[in-house]
Amino acid sequence: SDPGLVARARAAKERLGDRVFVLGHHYQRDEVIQFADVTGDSFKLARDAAARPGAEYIVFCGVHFMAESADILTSDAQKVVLPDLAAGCSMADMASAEQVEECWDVLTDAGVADGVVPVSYMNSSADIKAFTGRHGGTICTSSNAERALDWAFGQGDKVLFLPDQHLGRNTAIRDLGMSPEDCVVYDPHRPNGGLTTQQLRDARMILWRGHCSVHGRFSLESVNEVRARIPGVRVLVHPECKHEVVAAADEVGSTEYIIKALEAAPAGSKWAVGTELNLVRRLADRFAPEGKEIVFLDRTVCFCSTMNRIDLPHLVWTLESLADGNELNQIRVDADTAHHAQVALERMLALP
Ligand code: CIZ
Ligand code: SF4
Repeated sequence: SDPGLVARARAAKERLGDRVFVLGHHYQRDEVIQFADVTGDSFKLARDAAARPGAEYIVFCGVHFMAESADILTSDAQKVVLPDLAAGCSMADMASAEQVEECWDVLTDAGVADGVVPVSYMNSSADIKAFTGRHGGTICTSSNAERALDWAFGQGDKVLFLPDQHLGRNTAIRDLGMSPEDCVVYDPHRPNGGLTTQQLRDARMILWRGHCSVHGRFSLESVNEVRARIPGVRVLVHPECKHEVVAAADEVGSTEYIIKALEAAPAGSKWAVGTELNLVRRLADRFAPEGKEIVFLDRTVCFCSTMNRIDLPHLVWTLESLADGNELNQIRVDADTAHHAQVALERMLALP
C-alpha cells in the first residue's frame, strides 16, 4: 500500500492514542488490517469493542450491520464509526423491517405464528434483530447456529430463519438431521411469500429468501474441479455456501473455525477454501512458509465489494478527521430498536 498513506494512518492513530480502538473484520483488505487493534468475525469484534469502555471512538472496519451491533453492545459514551457509510451488506439488505412485518402477518393469517420462533443471523440490520427480540427469538452466528436452532425448537414448533437461507438450511439438515422437505423458502417479493397455507403449516424451517452474494457463488463444479486439479485437497467452506457445496465439502465452519482448522493442519496438507478472498489470500500467505498449500475454491468468485469499500484512503480520512476533532460517520441505533435487538443478542449469549 501507498507508503505516504501508511505513514499518515500511523501518525493519526498515534495522535488519537487510547481514545481510538480499531476493529478489523477478517474480510478486510491487508492495507486496512495492518492498522486493526483486533481482528475477528462480527460477533467477536462487537464483544471486543464492549470490552474497551475507555475508547471514545470505535472505528469499525467492516460493514454497516456490524457497526450497528457494536453500537448496541457498547456504552452510550462510545461512538462507533464506519469509515465508508456505503459499506453495507447485500445479505442484510435482503430483509427490511417492512418485509419481515408483512411476513409475520402472513404467518398469523395462516394460523401458525404462535408456534414460530425467529432466529436471525448476526448478518442482519438492527431492525431485524429488534423484530427477533420482540417475537421471542434469538440471534445466531455461524458458530452457534446449531445451538440456536436447538433452543428455538424447544420454544416452538417452527423456526423463521432470517436472512440467510443457506446457513438456515445447512444447519437444519447437517446439524439437526432434518430433511430438505422440512424447509420452505419465503420469498418477500411474492404474495404470501410464494407459499400456500398448507406449506406453511407443514414446514418446520421457514427460510427467508436471502443469501450472501459472495458465498452464494461457490458452486459444486468448483469443488469437483479443484479435487481433480489438486489430488488430496481438503475442501473447507463457510456455511453461507449453498447446500450442494457444503454437502460436497470436507469441512464446514465459520471464519474462526476456518482459521483454527488451518492453524492445526499438518505441513504438506493442501486446502481449497470457500470464503471471502481477502481472508483466503492472507491465510495462504501466512501458512505457505509452514508448507501448507491453500488455494481459493473458485477463481471466478470476487471480493466482497462492500467490505472492500473500506480502503486505506477511507481509514486515513477517518482517523485524521477524528484526531482533528471532526466527528463523522457515526453509526447510531435508536434506543427502542437497540433495546429489543439487545434482548435477542442476550438470548444468544445465554444459549447453553
Ligand atoms: O459473511 C460474513 O460477512 C461473515 C462471516 C460475517 C461475520 O459474521 O463475521
Ligand atoms: Fe454481506 Fe456476504 Fe459481504 Fe459478508 S461477505 S458482508 S454476508 S455480502
